Amino acid sequence: MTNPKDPEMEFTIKQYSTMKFAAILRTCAIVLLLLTATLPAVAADKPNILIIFTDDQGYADIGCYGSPKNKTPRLDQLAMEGTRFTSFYSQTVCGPSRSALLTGRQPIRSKGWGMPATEITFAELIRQVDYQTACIGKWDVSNRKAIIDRMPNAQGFDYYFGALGANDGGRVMFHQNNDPAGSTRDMGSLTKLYTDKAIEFLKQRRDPEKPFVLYVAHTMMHTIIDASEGFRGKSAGGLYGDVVEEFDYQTGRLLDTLDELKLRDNTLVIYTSDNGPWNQDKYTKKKKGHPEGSIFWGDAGPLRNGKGSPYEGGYRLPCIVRWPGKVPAERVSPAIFATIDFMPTFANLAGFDVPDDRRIDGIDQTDLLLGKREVGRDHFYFGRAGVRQGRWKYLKPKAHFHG
Ligand SMILES: [Ca+2]
Repeated sequence: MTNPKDPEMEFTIKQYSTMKFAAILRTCAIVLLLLTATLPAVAADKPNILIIFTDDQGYADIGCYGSPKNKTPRLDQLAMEGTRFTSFYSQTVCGPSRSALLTGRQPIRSKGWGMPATEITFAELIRQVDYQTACIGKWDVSNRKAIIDRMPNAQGFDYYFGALGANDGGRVMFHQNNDPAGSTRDMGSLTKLYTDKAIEFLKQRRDPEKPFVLYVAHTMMHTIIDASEGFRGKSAGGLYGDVVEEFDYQTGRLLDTLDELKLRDNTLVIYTSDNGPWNQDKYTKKKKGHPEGSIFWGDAGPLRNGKGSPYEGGYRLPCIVRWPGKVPAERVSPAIFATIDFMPTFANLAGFDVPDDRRIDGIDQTDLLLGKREVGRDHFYFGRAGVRQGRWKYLKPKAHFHG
């Protein structure tokens, strides 16, 4: 038995208590240290998202998808640094393709050019989890009109610069956010202009404290096409090839800016197109107001038909995804994947919930992107025209323009 009155023993108890208190303090400090070390890591796991979206560009317009003429070293390099999808489906025309991308819903639900204000875009949702959002370029889901509650600012984008409609008449009118911002008839200036605006966003408008979404929707290669002086007449693919090669060059500038700003490793880069090439006589002949010799079209490669058609050439497009260290490099994937899948995939990556008050047609493809599985969609619907499942595709008889 020890005597509690023993001074030596009392000292020992006090010393023991002090030591215990110090140990608890140390443990707390370690836990705090671990927590603070973990927090930025969690935030850093949320990627920035850069979407580069071309217009009317065909499946085989770029080198790594089989173009024999157009030289696209930067996109070919992007494909080597990431995954190149060979069964990626967009939609068959401009507006519907964009409403599908923005909402994760097939255009029969999201309404394409007429996308109502009540549709919920991924930009609206990702902003709620503290992303900064910007859209540069062709909007095309407000009926090509300045209807404020259907324009980018109201549909989730903090910043917008671009043209609300297409360039069929050889002129585009710009908006910056909700305000008119001039116009141009120089179609050859647009690819550089939109790239400059995207770079300006990254360098000057971006909030470094937040992850970002930057959606760059080019007007090219939609007719009336043109390239700038440095590219016109330079490619082996005619004016169309010049436009493709300028797009490749400008995209390279944008990717270099990610490197310069040390954003490369934490940015998910997606390159794709809105619909297939404009290669059908019965469609092009309906077009009015195109100057003689101004109609050019891209290459669907081995795929049948093009823009406006439910055949593969209308819907199936190049898609390259890069996220260094996350999305496998040098991978070519035949998995079925679609623009409608981006919304649920972004939800997983950025940590937001997809709307539960409406039908979302897209599926979460995070595991496919990250190489945790190689299987994509079980099936994909071509509007009301048909469906692909596995290696098979069914189309209704006389399924044609716009599905
Ligand atoms: Ca288009």
